[in-house]
Amino acid sequence: MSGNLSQDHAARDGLDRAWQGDNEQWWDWYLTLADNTDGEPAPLLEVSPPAAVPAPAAAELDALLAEVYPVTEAHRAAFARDGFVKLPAVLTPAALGLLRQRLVDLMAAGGRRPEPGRFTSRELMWTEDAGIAEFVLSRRLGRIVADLLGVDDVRVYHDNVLAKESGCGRTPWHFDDHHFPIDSQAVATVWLPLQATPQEMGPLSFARGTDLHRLVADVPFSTSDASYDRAVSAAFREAGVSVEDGPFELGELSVHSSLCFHTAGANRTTASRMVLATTYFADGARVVPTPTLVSGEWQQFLPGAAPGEVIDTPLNPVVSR
Ligand SMILES: O=C(O)CCC(=O)C(=O)O
Repeated sequence: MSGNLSQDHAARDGLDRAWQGDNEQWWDWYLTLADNTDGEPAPLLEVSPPAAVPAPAAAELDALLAEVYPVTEAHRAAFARDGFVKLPAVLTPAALGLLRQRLVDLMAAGGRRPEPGRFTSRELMWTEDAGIAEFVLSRRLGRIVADLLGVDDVRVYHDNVLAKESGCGRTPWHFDDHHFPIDSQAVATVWLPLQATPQEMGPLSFARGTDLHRLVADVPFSTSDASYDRAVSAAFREAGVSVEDGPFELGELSVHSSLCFHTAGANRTTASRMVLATTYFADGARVVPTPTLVSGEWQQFLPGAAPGEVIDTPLNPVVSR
């Protein structure tokens, strides 16, 4: 399958215009589209932030990030069937501790302080911090995605720190094909939690299947309320769609295709849910003819790439070799 499905939806649903704000404002807006009316919120579970661990030696980290993770036939089959897969023990606690600290420092340097109830994010951190670039551009992560997509090579679209602070509500149901201005369905996101993530903290949850967008194709997308999220939830419940919403162990990550419907619960713990989410796409893909409102500040991620062109900018290097 090739192409990007968002174009028809965009014209129909009024998304056919550029996003005017920055990406932080984009997330603030986007989370207002989630339904949080399902009963009284649970009391916050006391969770301590992860304990500091000694940083790995540079040579040890280099070796880990260069080493190919053993993606198996079963992983590939699950990804093709379900649209996502969860992989255990991809990174060590020491490597994750170092990455988390670098992200916290970079966010603080950029003036972003954790505020209870908010969703704090920042992109393109790899361009500012060589230590973060080591992870985002690593063969370990890039090769996992290339092997799951069944392509020779992938390029990076962007990194994203997603800090769902204590008390922040749900992330609405969506699939990313709507979001990325990339004219290909060989696109996937690595969602890498930077702490063990129990269910109460809002781990990413996935609906099994890659064609569920057909089931909800007629649900109108609302840019101003939670009606889309509610209707998708109801449609999945009615159709008996199977949902994976389990916790993540430390070191575990998920990879989801741009066709996979996903959501995340509220963070009902006292700790921040920090994640590095990085999107990769098959080498050779083009920019869609007309990027939309849900693509956010896409020109920042594909600088100088015009609609219809093959993507090959300095911010989109091949990372899988
Ligand atoms: O972390 C979240 O709550 C949402 C992340 C997401 O939708 C994604 O990485 O595609």
